Amino acid sequence: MSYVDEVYSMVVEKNPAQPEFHQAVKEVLESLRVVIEKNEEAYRKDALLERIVTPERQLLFRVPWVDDNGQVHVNNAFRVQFNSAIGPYKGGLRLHPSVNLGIIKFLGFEQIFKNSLTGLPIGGGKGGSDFDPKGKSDREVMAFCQSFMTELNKYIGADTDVPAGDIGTGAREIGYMFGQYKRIRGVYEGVLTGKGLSYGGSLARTEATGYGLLYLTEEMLKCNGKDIKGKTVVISGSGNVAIYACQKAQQLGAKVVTVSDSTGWVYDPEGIDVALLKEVKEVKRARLTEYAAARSSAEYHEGRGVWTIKCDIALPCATQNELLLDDAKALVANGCFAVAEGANMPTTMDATEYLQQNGVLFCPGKAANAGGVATSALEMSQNSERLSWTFEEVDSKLQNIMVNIFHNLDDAAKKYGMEGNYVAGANIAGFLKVAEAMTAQGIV
Ligand code: NDP
Ligand code: 2IT
Repeated sequence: MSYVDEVYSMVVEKNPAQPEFHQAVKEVLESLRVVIEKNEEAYRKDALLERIVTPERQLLFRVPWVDDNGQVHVNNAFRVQFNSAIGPYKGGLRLHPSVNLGIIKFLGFEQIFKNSLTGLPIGGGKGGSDFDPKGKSDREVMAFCQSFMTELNKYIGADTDVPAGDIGTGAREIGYMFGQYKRIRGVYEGVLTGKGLSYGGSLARTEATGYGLLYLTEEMLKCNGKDIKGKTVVISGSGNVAIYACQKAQQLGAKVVTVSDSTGWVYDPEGIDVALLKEVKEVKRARLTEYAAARSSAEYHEGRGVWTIKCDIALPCATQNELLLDDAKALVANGCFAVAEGANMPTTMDATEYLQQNGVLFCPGKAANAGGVATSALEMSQNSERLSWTFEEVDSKLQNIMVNIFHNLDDAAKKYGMEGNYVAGANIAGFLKVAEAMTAQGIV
């Protein structure tokens, strides 16, 4: 059996009931086959792949908290410190009822390669809890966040592990967590990113993932003789990534006609009204039914369906495995020519292959959504030098980073004989830097 196949079998055997983790590992290892096979004995002797698929440390803990009626609840919480070869562990905290160890491991594994692609000194990690902030009062969310940080603070720090936001974790949650960290540890440091602007946050971090997605998409189109201006875009999700992807797409002259949430979706042929979307989702924390109710051009549909709408470009920005084979078929049949992932692993492997085989330009999340974590790293730099940069400075660095990421993965794909396969390019380019650092640092 080849080394790649051996390691994949070992991952499945040693990590039962973690299908998302298996999926993420399979996608990366398949891309790396060509690299590993060139140097198989050396990699095997160093157990390089076994080490890269095994987290350096996994923390599992309970989070007890009291609701507004005095009832005690207990949630499961996780922090997976996956790989610190190129920098302190860095990655978000997901708060969603679906969270389990396998999901956090898939996200942490992806983060290793994503963070490497940014070109910045950050290792890979991820965390979260099955706590659901939806429908909770601010006090309940604070009670959870304080209890969560009371345990997590022991394992993180500005030079060791720097968490941030993800699904369900936004500015409010980061604020409560930062306050509790400072209170317990007595240290004012950049231990979290995505902070508010009044206490060490970076301008443009809120916008960064969505904006970065569009900067990369624009470059990918440009390098393939296409232009984003005047194109029709479908977006899934209506959270942090989706909102700012929508805003930047419109600024670049495209028309965004859909958004979705966990219960339904909106088709707005006149183009999504971003100010209204922000009001509904960021201020009221309400459902998309409220968007549709306030806008006569919008249709609301229950369930899922954004991929059935005719478009040129599709940007999945909600969650993992939300774009399936049938969705890919519908997109191709309707003439879609580019897909870039704002979410982490939103496209299943068979859907990805179908899109690639049908000539759709496909950029994977670990490259396309890297603008968020890259700007988090810029926030860490600003915290270290105790200065803050202007919006324009951060935004322009973000643009450069996204353009560089695209060329890095495009070059890697060409070098290994897979021109246009941006999945392979991203995995290979991300891996090579981490592998070199791990090899240089010996068997640790
Ligand atoms: P938010 O919590 O702000 O928004 C998530 C959106 O996706 C919401 O519209 C939510 O619906 C929808 N959603 C979540 N879970 C599901 C589900 N199981 N089924 C259907 N819809 C769902 O999160 P973000 O925008 O921050 O994150 C979106 C994606 O982007 C995630 O994959 C995340 O890992 C990834 N990402 C985020 C980055 C960041 O900086 N925030 C950086 C890089 C990647 P509802 O409103 O009903 O909850
Ligand atoms: O998936 C991701 O890259 C994030 N949720 C952002 C992580 C970060 O540290 O900013």
